[in-house]
Amino acid sequence: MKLTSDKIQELNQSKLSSHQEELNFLSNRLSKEGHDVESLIQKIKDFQIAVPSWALGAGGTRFGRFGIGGEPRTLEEKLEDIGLLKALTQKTDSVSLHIPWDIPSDVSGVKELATDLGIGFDAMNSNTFQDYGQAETYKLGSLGNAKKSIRDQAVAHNIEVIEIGEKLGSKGLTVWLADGSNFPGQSSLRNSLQWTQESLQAIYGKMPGDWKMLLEYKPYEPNFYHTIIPDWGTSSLLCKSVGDRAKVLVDLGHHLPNTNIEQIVATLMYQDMLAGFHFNDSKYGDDDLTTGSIKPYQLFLIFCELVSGAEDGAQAWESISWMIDASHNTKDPIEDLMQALEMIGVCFTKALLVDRKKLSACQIEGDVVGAQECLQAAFQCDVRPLVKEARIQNGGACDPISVYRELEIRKKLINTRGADSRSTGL
Ligand code: PSV
Ligand code: MN
Ligand code: MN
Repeated sequence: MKLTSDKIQELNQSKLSSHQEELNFLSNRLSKEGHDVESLIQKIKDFQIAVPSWALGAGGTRFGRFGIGGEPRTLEEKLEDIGLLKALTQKTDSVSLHIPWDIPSDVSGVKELATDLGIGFDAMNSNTFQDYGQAETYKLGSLGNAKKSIRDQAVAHNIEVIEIGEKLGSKGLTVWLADGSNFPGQSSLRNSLQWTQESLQAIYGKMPGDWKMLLEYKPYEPNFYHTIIPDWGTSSLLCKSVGDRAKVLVDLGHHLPNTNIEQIVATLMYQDMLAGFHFNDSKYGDDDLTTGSIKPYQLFLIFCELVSGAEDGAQAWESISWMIDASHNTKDPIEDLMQALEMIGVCFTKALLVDRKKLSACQIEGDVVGAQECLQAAFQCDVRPLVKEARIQNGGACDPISVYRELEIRKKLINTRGADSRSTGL
């Protein structure tokens, strides 16, 4: 199903006057504080986040999976769902595909549909953590496997993913490796790192000159003794040995509890080594919960580093890729993604409000309380009217979730796709 912009405008009508009141109140306050409200709104409008093709169906845990009904059955239906998200939120304009889950059977048809929906193709994801009929098993690893024939097979798969991405107009390859070991002695810690490096070099050599490689790290799971790329340092080391266009991808869920992720972001930007983000939230590990649902202050602090790193010229904002990487076990994925996109917009906007001059004066003077107050002043400000205004100006809905519910979109998807339709993904 497709949502027309006329329908959205029609549903917005009854909500516009109270929105305008709230916006005026906030804009007056921010203007008095010296902010350029127009330019803030423009920045929010421009900030777009990719959605992964695997986030549109119900995820599961190893204890089970509960379908939500109306899940997209094909790549085309996944694009349609992202089209709905785009129409409602105007906060996403691209999809990140996962091969082999999303091998397009009709490349030009898929491209045409995406163009029609205003959706581009973000980084491509390879998959060497599952077996899907290839000659040799990835049970004991892929790019870092002790067996050369398996490493070669995994390299060839990544090259095939690049080729598919080129046809679609993607400009990046995201590599996440499950490689590691479950027990001491199972694999050579040093050799497996070297093999991984050699495999990545071989893949990088086949990447078009205008592509980037986004290398993800993760401390544990599915391997529980050692993971070959467990942290940002190892990812960065591998990227540097591979080439300039290989950079580190930060997935918020890929850290041990209480890790200072904003510091990792600052360090990576300091070296122009931040490839991008996978947004989600977590209480314990790679929980893949809705972005901003557990630690919104952390998300704000991360955005403070991103905004200041870009403003200070450490790394260009445009060089960073943005994506959601979450899983939905109990919520309707489309509603969950709308909540995530809203929280990302909100925390980004709050970070734009930080009085950075005052903050750095406090830092120089050693005014710890003053510095904290600077951050709190921005974090505590309710910026939702600005985020809403940016969405409305872009043609989106005043309140995306209410429109989604009012139009009974999930019910309609269930009617066309079935109550037990199953989406490919994790
Ligand atoms: C597994 O942890 C993971 O969430 C990685 O973050 C990848 O980006 C994603 O799955 C899909 O491969
Ligand atoms: Mn990820
Ligand atoms: Mn993950």
